[in-house]
Amino acid sequence: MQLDEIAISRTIIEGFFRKLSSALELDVAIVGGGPSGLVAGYFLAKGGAKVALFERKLSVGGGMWGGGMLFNEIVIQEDARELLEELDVRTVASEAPGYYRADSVEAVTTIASKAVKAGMKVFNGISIEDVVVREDRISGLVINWSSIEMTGLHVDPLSIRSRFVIDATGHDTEVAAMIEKKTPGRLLTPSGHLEGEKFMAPEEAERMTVQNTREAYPGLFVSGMACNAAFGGPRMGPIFGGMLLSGRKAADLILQKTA
Ligand code: 48F
Repeated sequence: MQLDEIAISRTIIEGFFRKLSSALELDVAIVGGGPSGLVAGYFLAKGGAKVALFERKLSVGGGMWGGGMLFNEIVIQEDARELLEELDVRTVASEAPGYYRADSVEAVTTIASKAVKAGMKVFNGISIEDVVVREDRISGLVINWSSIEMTGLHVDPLSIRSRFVIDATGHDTEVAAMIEKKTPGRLLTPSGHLEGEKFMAPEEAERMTVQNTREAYPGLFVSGMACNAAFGGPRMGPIFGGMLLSGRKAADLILQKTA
């Protein structure tokens, strides 16, 4: 068969626009493809929700690829090991009792693959630049190519609608920050504002990440590091159990509401 460049282009365009059109109205839109966003997406898709994840970078995985200081191993504690094994990621017991490690590349690729195969659509290279709010509830996202964002070209975005949104953007808690910027003091945090991330304290941070996984604005849930940035809590460094458990909790909370 003679390969034809136009047939190649047509195949890509048809496939992508079918995928994008199907994501214009969602049950759940996840912003950020780090560990918590990927795990949330897996459990939401498995639970029957129509879910898509938008990631600014070309690759999903966020801060998981680099382990700690680019040593590409992640550490998890006992209560998250079962979850990682359920996701088909192999863990190895450390010499330090109660600590386990996993290869960070295996973790990213396996969790992402499980989520996509469960039905989550991924849009990489797309950034959320704003939110749609109707009657004091988040109802969608304003999206644009990351390359437009990076070049600063003046190009208007497009919008998608979603019943729920997860802010899984990590330390910068970007979605909640967009709401705070336009309507200061309306977040469901103790002060109504972003409480902010505190100094490194792994034990407390891991516990609080899961505890802080909740609705931060009507329709908007936070997961992963964004939880402590929104509700106030320390950072934990390269231990990932809290991220994974937070992703699962965000999915469970939303599935309860959509059931
Ligand atoms: O930071 P990130 O990995 O999020 P996470 O799930 O995990 C945090 C850990 O990696 C680590 C840690 C715990 O051990 O402290 O930092 O909370 O991934 C966040 C992803 O969101 C993307 C960003 O590129 C990254 O891949 N992102 C951030 N803002 C936007 C976005 C945006 N506005 N639009 C699209 N993607």
